[in-house]
Amino acid sequence: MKRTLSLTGTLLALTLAIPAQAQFAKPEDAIKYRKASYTVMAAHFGRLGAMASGRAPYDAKAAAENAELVATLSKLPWAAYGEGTDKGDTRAKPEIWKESAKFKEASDKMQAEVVKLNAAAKAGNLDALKVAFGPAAASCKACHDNFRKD
Ligand code: ASC
Repeated sequence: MKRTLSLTGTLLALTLAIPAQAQFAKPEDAIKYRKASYTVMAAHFGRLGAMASGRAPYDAKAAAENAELVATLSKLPWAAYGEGTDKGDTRAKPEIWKESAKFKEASDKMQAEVVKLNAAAKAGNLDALKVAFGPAAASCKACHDNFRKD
């Protein structure tokens, strides 16, 4: 029993130590994963946008929940841009790999804006949400403009 537990622990430690890229069996799995993460993120970001723009009634609890999800989801896509994921069913531009420092900067910026958006949503007032939503949306758009094919 003890031995089994320690083996499980060792395997878990090994799994966590493997580079994120190696967690995808095939490049197309990574492409699917990152697209799925953007899709789910967009759904929750969109609900915040609806409230920020007045298209949906403001609901502080829903805003906090959606912003928390966006903040968590914003961490996911980046590990899925590994080798071989530049080709296939993707609109990712070659610049992602050719100008990787710039892409990293843009992805860091988006994550930072989303952290601020989450804090604003947790503050529980619509004005704070409105203030933080614009820069967060702009950070999404900046990446689309530079790194995504139309
Ligand atoms: C959204 C969404 C995006 C961003 C972007 C902002 O709601 O799905 O990708 O906002 O369009 O310009």
